[in-house]
Amino acid sequence: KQHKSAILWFTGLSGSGKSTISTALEKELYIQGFHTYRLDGDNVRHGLNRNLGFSPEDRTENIRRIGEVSKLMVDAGLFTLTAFISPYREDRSLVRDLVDADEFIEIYVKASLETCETRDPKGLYKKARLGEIKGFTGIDAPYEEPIVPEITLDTNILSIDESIEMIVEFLKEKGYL
Ligand code: GGZ
Repeated sequence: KQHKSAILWFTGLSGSGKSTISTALEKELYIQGFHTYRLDGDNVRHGLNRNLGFSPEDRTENIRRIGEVSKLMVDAGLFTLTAFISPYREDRSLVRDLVDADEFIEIYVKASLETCETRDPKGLYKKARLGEIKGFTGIDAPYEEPIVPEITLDTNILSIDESIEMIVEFLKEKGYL
């Protein structure tokens, strides 16, 4: 299938739904015949970026490398889905500038800290509150909200299917699909 390629850059707090939504969206795009690749902590932080931690400098380098890899994947014609907190506005902006204007779609997966903390699928917020993890995003490390993301998904309200529907609608409207 002939299609534009682009980076679908998911950003948001831990537990906001980035992985869940990007995984489900990838399935949907695959069914529709598109070529995709998904980058997330599981396949990046354990390999390419295994020498990086969670200091501000390491997060910046994490995002920079992921941006460069995503650019290569877009060159290869793939819809590239990335699911990283990417807490710094400037880091995301640098990735945006690596590709053509229509090749970077920022998707803000927005859930309140309270919601994320209630979900706490890995018990990390609890550990952060107890001081067992230092510099945890949303607790004692910053998250800078996108100012004008292409898409905002309020996962306090939207179901996974509704979120996917919103992204697919955007992609159709803008002529990607
Ligand atoms: C935030 C952390 C931290 C700290 C470990 N702060 O819920 P998770 O587990 O699966 O998602 C989080 C993931 C964040 O990695 P990213 O590469 O997305 O972060 S960034 O974009 O900021 O570079 C969480 C886990 O790693 N984790 N320590 N201190 N999240």
